Amino acid sequence: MDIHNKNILVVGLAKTGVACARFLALKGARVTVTDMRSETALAEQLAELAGYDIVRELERHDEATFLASDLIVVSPGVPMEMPQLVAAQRTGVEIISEIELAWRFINAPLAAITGTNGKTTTTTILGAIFKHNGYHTFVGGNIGNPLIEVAESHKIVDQVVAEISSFQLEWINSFRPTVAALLNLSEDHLDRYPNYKAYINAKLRIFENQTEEDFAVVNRDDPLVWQHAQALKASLFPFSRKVELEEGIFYRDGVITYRHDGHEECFPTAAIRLQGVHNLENIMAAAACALLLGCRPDETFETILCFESLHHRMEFVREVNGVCYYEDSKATNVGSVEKALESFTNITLIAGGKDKGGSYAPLVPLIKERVRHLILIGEAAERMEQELGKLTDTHRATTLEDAVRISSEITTSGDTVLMSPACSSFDMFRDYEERAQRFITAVKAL
Ligand code: UMA
Ligand code: ADP
Repeated sequence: MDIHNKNILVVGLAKTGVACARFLALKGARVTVTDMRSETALAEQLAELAGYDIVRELERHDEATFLASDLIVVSPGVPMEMPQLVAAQRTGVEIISEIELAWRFINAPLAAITGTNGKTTTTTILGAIFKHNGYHTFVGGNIGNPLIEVAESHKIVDQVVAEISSFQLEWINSFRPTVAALLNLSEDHLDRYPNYKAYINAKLRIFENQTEEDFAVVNRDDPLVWQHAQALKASLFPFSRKVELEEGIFYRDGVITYRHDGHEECFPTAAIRLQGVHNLENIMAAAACALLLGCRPDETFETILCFESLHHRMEFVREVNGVCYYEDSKATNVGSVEKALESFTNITLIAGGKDKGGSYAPLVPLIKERVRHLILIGEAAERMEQELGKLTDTHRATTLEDAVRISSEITTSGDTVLMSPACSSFDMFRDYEERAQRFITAVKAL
């Protein structure tokens, strides 16, 4: 891809924008960055670009700049319907996402992981497997470090593992993973998409440019995933906890079996540290990607055996007066909360935060069956109370600390307090990590 002397506009100046602008400037492009935030708000990002010859258009998006560009690179947080993008697209300006740009400069096999939940866990397991197999491995994408950094680094890379969100897939056109995994589908990000179908369609684009030489690792047990998998061009490689597969990877009676081209590998699961059936799915998906991309079975399974749960995903905090406190701050949608509720009984659930527009109805049976007390916080509290409040003893709390205090007063010894919000954190916290830390601090202070 020739970008020397091209006018390239980078839209959004957070992590992605900074990495793209730097990369493009070093490649000799004439780079402009634009962001709605002010110079003061962007001081940290601008400091990272000090010394680079880059034009800034801050606190505004000038349509003229969009129209005069040879190429526009869009950050994931920027919505597709932005009028300036729509105008540029209409006049034929090429618009791409950062992962599309990165893909054009990646010279190693690419394993890309998407799905509503489990992306970070699966991506991290897969990266660890590759490293244990001796590969120089880059792990990036939605997990936190932009994929373009792999092109920027000039290091030798044998394998690239990318966590991919629906936002990043919106502006791809040739992005083509050697192996792409779709872990599951449930409602999320309906504050960004007009409806659930639009969200699903964005996710499915991960397979769009694959051919039968590539693999699609798909959840055989998720009806929506399996339905959509039938139309894919890539070779299907399903994973299942429920059915035995001739080609694919499946779990039965304490053993994971991998079958590919008449070859079979078996891994007992009893000693695996990562708990929860959903993590069994993540493990199978990661193992499938690894083995399809040439990893050795022994090293693959050794990595899986040692892998511990990531922070803020159903993490045990402390026991106080016979009550166990768990924090699951990364559970930012209903699908992940379902898995958390399935893992415990007699629960005091602390939930709520920034509403993402989806339905809370899938939680109804589990709340009826397992939740003794429901404590609601944040902007979503009102709607959650309307949808779920009549099912169990329900309280409102003004802060997370208040919610922890109430939970300690009403939860009986032997029961579990679980913070699994079903919402994003941005109404009350910087991010899910800050929400987790505040919960941990409040629980430790009890
Ligand atoms: N902006 C404008 N105009 C607009 C909208 C936004 O100028 O109309 C600006 C904002 O002021 C901001 C920038 O554009 O400065 C947007 O940046 P960004 O939100 O894309 O932030 P990055 O730091 O680049 O982070 C992105 C991903 N963010 C989102 O998808 C929202 C990060 O995923 C990802 O880790 C990072 O790229 C590296 O690849 C975060 C995320 O929340 C963790 N992802 C969602 C999720 O996991 O649910 C999808
Ligand atoms: P993501 O990167 O897709 O947000 P994470 O691995 O960070 O996924 O996990 C986010 C939340 O989803 C946590 O609450 C976790 O317990 C839950 N989770 C992890 N894997 C799965 C899965 N396969 N299905 C449903 N929920 C999951």
